[in-house]
This record gives sequence, structure tokens and C-alpha cells, in this order.
Amino acid sequence: MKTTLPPGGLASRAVVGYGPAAGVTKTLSITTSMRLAPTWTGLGALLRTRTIAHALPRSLALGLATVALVLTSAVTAQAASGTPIGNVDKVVATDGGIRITGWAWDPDTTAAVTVSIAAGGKTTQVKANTQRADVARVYSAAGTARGFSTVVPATAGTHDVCVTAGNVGAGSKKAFACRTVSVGSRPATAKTTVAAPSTSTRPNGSNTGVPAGVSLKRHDGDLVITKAGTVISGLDIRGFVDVRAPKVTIKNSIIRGRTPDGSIALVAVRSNAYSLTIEDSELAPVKASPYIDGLHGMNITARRLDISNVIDSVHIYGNNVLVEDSWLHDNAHFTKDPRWGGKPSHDDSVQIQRGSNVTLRGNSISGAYNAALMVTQDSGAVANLTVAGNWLDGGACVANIKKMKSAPTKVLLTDNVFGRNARYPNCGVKVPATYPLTMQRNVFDNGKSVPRTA
Ligand SMILES: [Ca+2]
Ligand SMILES: [Ca+2]
Repeated sequence: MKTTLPPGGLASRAVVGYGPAAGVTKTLSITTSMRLAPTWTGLGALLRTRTIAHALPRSLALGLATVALVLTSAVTAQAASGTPIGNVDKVVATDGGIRITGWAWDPDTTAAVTVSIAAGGKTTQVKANTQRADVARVYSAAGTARGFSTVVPATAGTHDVCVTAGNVGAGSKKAFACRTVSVGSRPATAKTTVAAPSTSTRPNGSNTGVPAGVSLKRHDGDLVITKAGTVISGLDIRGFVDVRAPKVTIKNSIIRGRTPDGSIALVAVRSNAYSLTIEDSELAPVKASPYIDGLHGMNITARRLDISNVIDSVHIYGNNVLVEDSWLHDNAHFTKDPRWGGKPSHDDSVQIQRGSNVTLRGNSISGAYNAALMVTQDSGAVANLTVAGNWLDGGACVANIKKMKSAPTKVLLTDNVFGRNARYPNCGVKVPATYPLTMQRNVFDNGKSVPRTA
């Protein structure tokens, strides 16, 4: 099995594409020549060799986000037939159970791998057949449906969780390293981190959301935060979060919402008097609704979030928003959306209605029907918008800057990699021809430069 990455453009991005499927880098063989930026000349000697039957250095996989690495020919990744490959991305205690997330694939069969999870004195079997586009990007022969995510029941206490992927044909079953997790009624701040740090650079299921090993305490109902400096950690929130104070922190938590009474966000900062830092958390409703967005508002610093199953992942209507190293994916979409008079939902990954000083960097963004980046200015001006070093995909056009009375000012799109799954093929950035826009080094994932489309 071979996966070939295209030559040209920012190969660093392409190579980083191996990151999501953690563990994959160990099986990479480089059969190409590359030209490296001066800071990486030490590795350059290695990579300039014509054929290297050698694992991609771990340090390289870690560091590429800031390296200008230019491919001069294709890179080929090979996975041998035999023992299944995969990874256990997350082992997280939830109320009364343990959630295990990962992927597995046996190159000897097209069927889903059977994954056995031994935890809490019982063994549970699941099929690795849920969507993992990041795996398919590395192993095209694997297809997109090699993921698994399941909750197994477990009593309060400490448990070893051992995951094994079943084998078909050549090779033998693959036992992943066991993890230890604590389940039970603990203080909201209690947590045990047991997983090694992710080696991935591209945000995905293994390096966003609640870190592996964190124990979560269930909180039923909405949280209205009115005390400045409040820190929320280790909660599994079955309600909506309304930030009504400055300098609030939310981390290591899942926000699931509830059945909505009207249009709402899982987490919102609705006034310029308030501010929020939210990190290492997952925003995902149990049941998608046309009325539920992910993160709303202004004065927000968001890092390593995993946001899915909502209409707009991030919806900005104010100043000072930074979203970085986050995974915005798999939006909710309704072909008959009551908010749109029975027409399809306008789900966007990031919509900006107004705001100055907005930065999106290092995120992996896909899965919206309308746009990955939608600048509408329908409640005010947009200025000082920087979109740098992201993976962007989906939408009608991937990015869409709408024609309004006046153009947004100081908009910079730089070093982004665009996927080609927009509904209008090759429509990377739709923007009125007269609007100023600085575009630098934005490439499609085939290496071609991303043009403006009027
Ligand atoms: Ca096999
Ligand atoms: Ca929208």
C-alpha cells in the first residue's frame, strides 16, 4: 500500500499531514529528495538521500509546522501487509464509565477491524468503522471509516484499559499499550494524565479536546459564570455555559448542552465586559440541533478545542478572538432548517459577523456546508483578521468574504493548506474583486496555489 503526497508547494504541510494518525510516522519510508530550509540542514543530509528506508525522524514530525520544507518530488508512505496498525487516541473517564477513542486498520482486508477493549473486568468488542478522514489522508487504501469511539461501563476506582486490534490474514493481533484511568466521584479539579504527549502537529482527535486520562465530573444543567477569574476544570457539562465575568477559564471539560429553548451556543461570551480562555475541551451536543452553535462571542482565547456536531463551530461578533491548534469538524447540517425557513442550514466552521483583532492559526477546519471561514460583517466591520497556518476545507467555497457596504480591512491569509472538498471545485477564497486581501503561500493539498475567486 502506498500513499503519495504531491510535490511542490509547502511540503511541510503535506508531511505534517501524517501527524493525525499518531504512530504512522514510524512506518514512513521517504523515497524522494527534498530541499530544506537552513535551520534543518542537519536533517537535510538525511532527506536529500535519494532513497531512504528509514523511519521519518520523530523530531521532524514534531517540528515541521514552523519549517519551510519544499518537496521536489513526491513522498511515498508504505504500510506493510500483516499486523493491524492504529492508535489509541484517548482514554477518558466519564460518569460511570470510560470512553476510548482511536483507529485501527488491517491492510489485509477491506472489512472493519474488531477492536477488543479490556476494562473494568470485562472485555468489550467494537468495530473500527467510524469516520476518520485523517487516517485516510495517510493510508488512502484504508478509506475513511477506520475509527472507533465507545464508552465501556466501569465502577469507581482505578482501571487498566487495554485495547487489542484483531488480525485478518498475514500478521497477528495488535496489542496497544495499556492505559490507566481513574473513574469515580472526584472533585472537579481531580485529574490524572497518563498519556504521552501527542506527536501530531495537525489538530485531530488525539491532540484536541479533553486530554487522555482526565477524570470528568458530571454537571447537569446550565452554568452561568458571574465571578471574575473563575476556573472550571474536569467537568462533563450537560447544559450551556454563559460567561458573564472577566478572566474566566474553562479547561479539560466537555460541554454537551441540552435540548435548546431557542438559538444558543454551547459556550458564549456575549459582552465586551467579559472574557474567556478555553483550552483542551470538547464542545459537542449529544443530539445535533439547528439551534445549537459551538463557541460564541468576543474576548475569547481558545486552544486545542474539539468542536463538532454544531451548526457554526465558532461564531464571532466582537473583538479579540484567538482560536488556535483546534479541530473544528463534522458540523451539524439540516436540509430543512427551521432557522432558514425550511431551507438548508448555513453551517460555517468560523463565521465573523463583526470584530477586530481576530486570529485563527494552526487549526484543522472542515465539515461545514456553507464555508470554513465566512466573513459576513452583518453586524459591524471586520478588521485585523489573520488566518495563518490552518488546514481549511469544506463549504461551498472554502473561505467566503461577503460583499457588503465596505470591505473588511487588514485581512491576511497566509500559509494555509486548502482541501479540495468545497462544493464549487477549486473555489478557495471567494471575495469581491475590489476588496483588499493579503494572500501569501496558500496552497491546495495538491500543491497548487489558491486563487481569489470573485
Ligand atoms: Ca493482517
Ligand atoms: Ca453560519
